[in-house]
Amino acid sequence: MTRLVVVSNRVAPIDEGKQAAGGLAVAVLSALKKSGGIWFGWSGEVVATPPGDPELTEAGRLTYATLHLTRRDFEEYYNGFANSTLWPLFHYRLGLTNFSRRTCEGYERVNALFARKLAPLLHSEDMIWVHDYHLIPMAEELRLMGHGQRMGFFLHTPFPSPEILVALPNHGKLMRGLCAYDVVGFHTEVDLRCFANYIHYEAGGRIEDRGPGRGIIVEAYGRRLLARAFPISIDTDSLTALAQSAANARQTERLRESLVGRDLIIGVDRLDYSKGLPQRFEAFHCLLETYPANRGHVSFMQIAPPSRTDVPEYQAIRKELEASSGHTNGRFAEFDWVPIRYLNKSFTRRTLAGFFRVSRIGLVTPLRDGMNLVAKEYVACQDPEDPGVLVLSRFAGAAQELSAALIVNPYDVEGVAEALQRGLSMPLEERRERYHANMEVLRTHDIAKWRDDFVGSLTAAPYDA
Ligand code: GDG
Repeated sequence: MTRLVVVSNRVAPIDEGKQAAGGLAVAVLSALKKSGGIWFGWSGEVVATPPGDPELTEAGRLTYATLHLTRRDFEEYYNGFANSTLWPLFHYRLGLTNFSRRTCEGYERVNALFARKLAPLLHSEDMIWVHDYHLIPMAEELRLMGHGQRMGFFLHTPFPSPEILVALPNHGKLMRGLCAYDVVGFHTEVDLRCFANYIHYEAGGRIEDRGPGRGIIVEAYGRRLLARAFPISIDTDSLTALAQSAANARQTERLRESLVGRDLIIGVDRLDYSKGLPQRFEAFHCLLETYPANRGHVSFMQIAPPSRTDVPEYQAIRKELEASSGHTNGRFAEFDWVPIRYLNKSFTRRTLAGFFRVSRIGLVTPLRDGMNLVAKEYVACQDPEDPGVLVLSRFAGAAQELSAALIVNPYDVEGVAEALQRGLSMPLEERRERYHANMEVLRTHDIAKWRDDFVGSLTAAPYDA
């Protein structure tokens, strides 16, 4: 049977009981379990000397292969080109995009290193599935070494419009690398269109449309490949069951008691400038300012575990949010009510599921997001009898599927405040209708479908004429 080899910057915790694993980890694990295979990536450790062979850990039919990074590789590849160049650029934040030849070379060096270390583990019949912006050049590196296996790539971030992408000095080389795969997957049709535009207008390639939802065949840089939207999702049924079982868990009860009957608005995001947190805090401030009846009656809880803490832009946003929440709490707090509960830490999935269920509004307002799984998770965790309302940014990939949410423009702070007010006063009947419409999408488009669609498309490769 064909083995699946998954490559991602980080591998998920080997101990499956560790609940921090998000949607990607769940999906990849279930795909790997189905076919058996290898999960290859960075161990998360930074070491002084260049790494030797990958460390192998067997877990049933699955092998984890992990590699340490040197301090220099970590700085140039991870903090540098991946997180200070590609991440902001792919999220349309040219002002935050730093480019240097040094980090770019570091990125290429680590991709070549990953390919060299992975190569001895590969069999000729394997299918290789590479994830995310950190590792775009992997396939090209492997092909240069003579590997002819089927290779697929999935991008977890948005794919920017060509006008943004061409600001990257090495955009041509990067896109040539992307076309070394047999299948390239994006979250949405919008991302796919941006990619197609790049191929057509910048690369001078050819595009063949396969019809609605079936992707396009791309001919560029001397290669032929399938590019398609595969909207990632969640394990809907198991999350719904988890939320049900967490409904009366101790932490959920404690949260409910602390609210003493008040409504809760919840946000859960990695602390990242793409998530629109300053504008979100402002929108909540605006809600209290514009609709004073909410004062003393509604709280906003933002859970934001720190992320990429070595990158200066992430340190800056943390400071900004501390000041902003302090400002709102200083302005409105009463001795028995604090408007914003701002938590810079993470919780278990089960605790989060219980918190989502208790919250009247799920506030998900990224300025750009590939998909945004939190939006889907919030819906799946609701009580069908008394569901909350999802307020969702139009710039999250999820907005293309969850159209029964209250869709907002996060830059329009007053508009978001208005949507919050509408959500808080929405009649039960309407809340149920919207919930059922969104749940229908999540039941038919869950994580298993994402995995099967992608692996199925890769199995059908190559896409020769
Ligand atoms: C990237 C793309 C795309 C968050 N806080 C805690 C916690 N989480 C979990 C959430 C969710 C996951 O982390 C975050 O996923 P998102 O999709 O919301 O956002 P990114 O991390 O930016 O993910 C994104 C995704 O990749 C998948 O392709 O959707 O667009 O940016 O599952 O619940 N989990 C736990 N504790 C926390 O405190 N356990």
